[in-house]
Amino acid sequence: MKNKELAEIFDKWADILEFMGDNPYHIRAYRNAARLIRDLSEDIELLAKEGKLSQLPGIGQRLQAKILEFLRTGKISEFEKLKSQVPDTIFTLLEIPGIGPKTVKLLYEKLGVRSLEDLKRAIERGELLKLPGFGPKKVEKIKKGIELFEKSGGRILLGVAVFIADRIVNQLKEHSAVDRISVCGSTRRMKETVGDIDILASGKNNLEIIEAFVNLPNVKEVLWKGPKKATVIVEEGEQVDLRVSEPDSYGAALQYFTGSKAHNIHLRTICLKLGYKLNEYGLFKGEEKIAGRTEEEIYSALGMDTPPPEIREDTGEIEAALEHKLPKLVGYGDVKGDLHLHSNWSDGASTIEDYVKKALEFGYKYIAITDHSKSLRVANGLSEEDLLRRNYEIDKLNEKYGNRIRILKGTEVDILPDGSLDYPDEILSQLDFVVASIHSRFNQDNTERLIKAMNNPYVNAIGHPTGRIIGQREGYKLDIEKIMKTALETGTALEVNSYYNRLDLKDSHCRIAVKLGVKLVVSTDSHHIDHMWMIKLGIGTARRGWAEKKNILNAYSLKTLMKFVSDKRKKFGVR
Ligand code: DGT
Ligand code: CA
Ligand code: CA
Ligand code: ZN
Repeated sequence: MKNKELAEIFDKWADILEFMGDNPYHIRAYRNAARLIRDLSEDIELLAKEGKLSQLPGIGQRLQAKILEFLRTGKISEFEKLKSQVPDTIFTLLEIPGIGPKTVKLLYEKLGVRSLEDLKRAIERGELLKLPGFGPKKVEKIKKGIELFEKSGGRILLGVAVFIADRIVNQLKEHSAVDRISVCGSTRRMKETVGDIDILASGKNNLEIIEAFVNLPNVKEVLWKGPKKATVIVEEGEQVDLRVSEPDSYGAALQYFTGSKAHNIHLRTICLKLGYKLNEYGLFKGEEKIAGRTEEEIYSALGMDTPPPEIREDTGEIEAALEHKLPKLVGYGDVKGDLHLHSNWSDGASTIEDYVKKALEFGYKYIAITDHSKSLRVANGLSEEDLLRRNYEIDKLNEKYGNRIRILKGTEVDILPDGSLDYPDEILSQLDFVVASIHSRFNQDNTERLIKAMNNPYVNAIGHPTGRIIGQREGYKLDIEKIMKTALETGTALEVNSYYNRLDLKDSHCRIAVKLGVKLVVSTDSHHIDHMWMIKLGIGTARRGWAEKKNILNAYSLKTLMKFVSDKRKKFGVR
């Protein structure tokens, strides 16, 4: 699909126009087009072939012509011309969190800043403070942004890695030369960011497998091609390594290349104690190979159970595996419903019924529609009146779908600066499931604010509890232990927001929650049905936190979920 590439062009287009100071309507047209195309579930090329481009909202004739030109030639000449008029380093500057096109323009015109290095120098010399509208606070924010940008060091978000890796695995699985194929490395471990994507395959003909890989449609560049390994850059710009192994050492290779490095190093000391040698070809006793075909065979030969990849970080899993006390992690199919979805009643792009249909495909038993509350105007938050009208639509849909699925009336109610909520209790009490979240004042300690929200009898979960955006914004200050304790006492669940740039709570927080017995709720925060697949990112994160099925609120039946809600109300003496 060319959707993503095209969306990126339109986004860049908007950036350049903003940089050049074009009019806001013009800029918004490109931004909207980018967003629309990115969220589209259909292949844009297919839509074009069927002559359906004109049906896309906001895509006028001129944009249509540009899309067609791109599909025909891979380029848009007007864009190429425009791009050549601006220094291309501005795109790097734009990747720095907290820096938008307007700032870049100012930096460029007033200070001649063209690159990250220029910018750092200008900060050191105190030149930024001379710019209109720049105070110490703003400069501090930019410095923080640079720090975050450099810290991410080109690592990619797990969601992007999983998306690319799954696509490659699915394509190669179909190939006749491939018998076994698996993602490995940090992607298989579901780490929140990934350096490079690692894939392992085996089959009858190694050369054929390598050829199939480097010739995949989404491969942009082949960096290296050998008899057993190839490295490519895919169209998203990310690096993917493929290794092929002999079938009888596939398990050993899978174990080795899954890592983590720390897990493997610890495992090797256990091998040494037993007088064995372990490498990517197998487990050896002297010259004799005693295991290698599967991972289980290897771990079992070492007297261990097989730790799930997500917890192979040498943080106790090896000891637990030796004592046969590994946790039985929540499975990727265990979640029974998504409890954080935004419909087109607020700022979502899908209708409630779209969500219902998709949820049925996922095999869900329930979902909660959690539109934003009234104060969140940027997200088209619902007035109380609209919320009740939306609830009426949910009633109708529940009638229509009967016992196939239950649609819960929810909200993502804004937690106001003083910790009170954006709807009165009288409104909240008419809902089935309430998520409460912070969307403002990220620079302060928000512990008390969250605690106050959790003490509202109608709040069932705290959404994206720490507020971090991976690589862009660190979470606000929180006393996480205190938050967990309050969650436990009040009967409030903490969300594992699965949206690919959040993963909030993160893995280490999940582990604390699991230890304390705090319930987690794994939800996607989808704004379109095409975001719902991300649930697996949240489940992976919970698994990295050693979560079992019993720790996950939305792995329970609807009845138990509703009991969780009513128990809290009872505890607080309300209905
Ligand atoms: P990444 O790509 O930085 O997110 O992290 P990984 O874990 O995917 O690491 P990568 O791609 O460098 O290597 C893949 C796996 O190969 C790694 O998880 C474990 C294994 N590995 C790499 N280097 C070593 C090493 O020096 N010793 C051992 N025992 N294993 C290694
Ligand atoms: Ca890797
Ligand atoms: Ca690698
Ligand atoms: Zn949300």
